[in-house]
Parts: sequence; structure tokens; C-alpha cells
Amino acid sequence: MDFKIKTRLGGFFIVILNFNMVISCGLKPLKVNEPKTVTDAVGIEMSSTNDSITLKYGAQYIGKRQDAEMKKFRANRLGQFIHWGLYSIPGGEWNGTTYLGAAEWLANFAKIPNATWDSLQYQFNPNKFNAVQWAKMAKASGFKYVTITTKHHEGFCLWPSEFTEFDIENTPYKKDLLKEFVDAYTEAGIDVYFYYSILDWHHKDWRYDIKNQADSLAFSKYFEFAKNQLLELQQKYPEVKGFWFDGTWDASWKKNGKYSYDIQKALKEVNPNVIVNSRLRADDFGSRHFDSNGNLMGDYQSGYERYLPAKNDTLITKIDWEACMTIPVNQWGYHKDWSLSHVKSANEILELIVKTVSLGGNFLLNYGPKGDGTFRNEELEISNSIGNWMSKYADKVIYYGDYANLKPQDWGYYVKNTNSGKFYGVVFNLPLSKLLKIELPNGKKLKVVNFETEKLEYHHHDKMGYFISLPENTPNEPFIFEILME
Ligand code: 1KN
Repeated sequence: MDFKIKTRLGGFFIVILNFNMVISCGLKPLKVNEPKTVTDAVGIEMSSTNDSITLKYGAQYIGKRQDAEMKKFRANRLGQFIHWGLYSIPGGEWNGTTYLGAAEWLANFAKIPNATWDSLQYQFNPNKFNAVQWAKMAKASGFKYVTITTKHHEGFCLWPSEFTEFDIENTPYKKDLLKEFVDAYTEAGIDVYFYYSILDWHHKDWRYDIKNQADSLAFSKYFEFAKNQLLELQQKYPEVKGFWFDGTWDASWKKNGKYSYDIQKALKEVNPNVIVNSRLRADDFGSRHFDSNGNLMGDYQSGYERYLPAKNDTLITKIDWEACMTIPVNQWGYHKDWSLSHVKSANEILELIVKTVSLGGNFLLNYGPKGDGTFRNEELEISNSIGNWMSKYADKVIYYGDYANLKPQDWGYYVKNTNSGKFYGVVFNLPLSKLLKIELPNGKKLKVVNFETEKLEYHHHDKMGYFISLPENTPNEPFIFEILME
């Protein structure tokens, strides 16, 4: 994917983003400005003393938000992502052919006419859906928040919307499924976020590009529709903590930075502490996620999709960010056949989660429930394993986990718990030497290393660092140790 060309021109960076067809992967901050004055979270138009380009639709504030809602989002760290829509019915199979691609994109790559696809609406009847059961499973897995697709690219709405007939109300299910969902998760103490696709294959006024007056007029109507729907979601489900936007890579959206700015502004007028991902935004010049001055737009960077920053990426630790991840290689919506690609094990997923937290990020793990409202067994099993691990370790190294600012080592990851102030190592790779190396910054001394089972004095210490003997019996799962320094 060729997505970024950076040239230095007369003192500022011009960024040309070329997303061939799609995707917001691969975005890295051009520069991360150290926090200036963090005014309140919604502060519009902050001082731009360091900014080289004057922008009308650039970043609305600079630095990490420090309000209670954002602190909660950050402390939560682990979220469940749910892709559920009409695509969950065919599950990647159409007319006897199973397609390898992402199941929620089937309509697009199998070139299924809109009228045919849209009629799946009359089959959507998840009569085994039990919101309370879902929330219970999510809680047992250790998820502190959930992000559900209210509308994916296909345009079908999981809530009864005043602004379209293409919604849950006009399915055999009829009931307000989203309300059941929001109520159950909220009751279980899990924060609810809404995924909303700007890209819409169903809406007649959606445009990929704006080439003439007529496109421009149509797209302005689409914008009003999307804005109305979003305000409707906020009004009908006031528990919603934030919005996760997707489908914002097309020229039409990039040419209308004002629209992305206005949507964020409108949502924040209703709830000043609402949390919006960076993917919504484009600035005056079509820069996405980061404006043309390199400042993050939205409340956190949401570009890491199915991959993570490097272990030693210290720039990313300066901003809030969230990665989202599939269990197979690339399936978000329900796909019948997971044998087509590598399916991650619980330990692989745990490593991705811990790595994310060690870099000060959040992690969304995706589930694609079936059309009938049940989860596939693989997802239930993963949930079970992850949940077991989380119940032992998450309070120490996941929730409130953050970047520890210690030199990365090959055995695993460091996490600092911002609630307790404690430092931890999480071991994923057991060295054959049975020695764990720890290097501390100048002036710091290692006092003790606390495994769950034993306290260990360090084995050897010289200017290369500390070498810690592993306990006799190392657990048969990723394990943690506490590091006490002085
Ligand atoms: C390669 O292009 C894309 C386009 C859309 C890759 C992924 C996506 C969507 N974003 C994920 C979060 C899913 O919703 C996926 O359909």
C-alpha cells in the first residue's frame, strides 16, 4: 500500500495521502507535539503558536485529554469489537461460492446488486440473540468497553432510525436490538461505543468523489443524513460514550474536511466529553488522522488496524491510541469458514494486548456473531481463555496499564500500572538461559523482583544490566513479575 509521501516545502510538511481504495492503516504521526495547554476537552480553536499552517478544520486541541471520561477510556484498555449486520447471514458464501475476502465486504467483491443484497433485510431475524448473555460473556472475558457496528458500509442500521427504512424495524426481528444491547452492556458495567460507517453503499446520495455540482449537492444531502443519524443515536442512547468512525478514506470525504469537523463539533455540543476516533477527521487539505501540522485530530489515534506499532515506538506513547484486531487474518463480520486463514491462539492475542498496553494504547478484539445472534465456538473458546488470564492478571498489567519507559527486552513487555504506580514485566518468550535481562535507567537500582510465587534476588548485576533467574517452575502461560526499583 503506498500511502504517504512526505516532502519538505518552504518550512512545512506537505503530506500527500494516497489510500489506494481504502484503509487507514499505516498512519504514523509525522510529529507529535508535546502537550501545550490542554484546555477543556472540547476546546475549539486552541492556540496554534507552533503550527506552521493555518487550518480551519485541523486539530481542535493539542495533547492528551485529562477529563474523567477520557481517563476512564484509557484505564479500560481492553474492548470488544462487534461486527454485526446483514453480512452475518451469508457469512462469506454466495450462491454456493465461498469467498476468501472479509465477509462484511462480500456485497462489494462478489458484485451483488444492491436490490439483492438489501433484501437480506427480510431475513434478518436473530431470534437467538440474548443481550444479557452477550454482556455476561464480554464481562467474563475481561472487556471493559464494547464498540458495535450500528451501521457498516452496507448501510443497514441496527437501530430503528427515523431517517431510513433500511433498518432493524423493517426486519422480521422488528424490535430495537441496539437498545437491548446498550441496556445489557451498561447494566454489566461495560462502556458502550458506536461504530458508524461514513461510507454507505445503500444511500443514493453517497459519492466516492465530487466531480460536479450535482455530486456536491447530493453529498451535502448525505452529510445531513449522517449527521441526523448520529445525533439520533446520541439522543436515543444517551449512555453511549463515544463514536468509532470508519469508511472515511474516499476523495469525497477528504475534500470536505468541514463535514468531519462539523460532525465532531455537533456530537460534542450534545456531550462535551464524547470520545471520537481520529478516523473521522480530514482537515482543509484532506490530511486524515493528523492534520497538516502533524497534530492528532479526534480524541485518539485509531489507525492501527490488524497490526501494531513497533515495540520500541516511543512516539506513539505520547498520544492516546487504539488498535483493532481480528482473530483470523482478516474477517470482521461472521465468515462460515475460518479454516481459510490463520486463526490466532489465545496466547497470540494476549501478547498483542499486552504489547499494546505496554505502548500506552487500547485494544479492541473483534467478534463477528452469526445472523441468528449466537457466537461461533472459536470465539467462545478464545473468550474463555482470555477471560481466565485476565481474571488473574488484568488488574495489575492491563487496566490502568501504561508505557513504563524501560528499555525493551526480548522476553516480553514492561507495563506501568498508573493506579498503583507499580512496574511489571510480562513474559511471553522463555529464554533457554533461564535468565531474564533487565536494564534500568542510570541512577535506578533494582531492589527486588517479585514473581507470583517467589521473591527472587537478582542473579548477577553488572553494567550490562540485571540478570534474573527464573523460578524453578515457570507457569504454562504468559506470566508477570513485579519490579521494585530504588
Ligand atoms: C482494505 O480496506 C478496508 C476497508 C474497510 C479494510 C477494512 C475495512 C473495515 N474496517 C474494519 C474495522 C472493518 O469494519 C472493515 O470492514
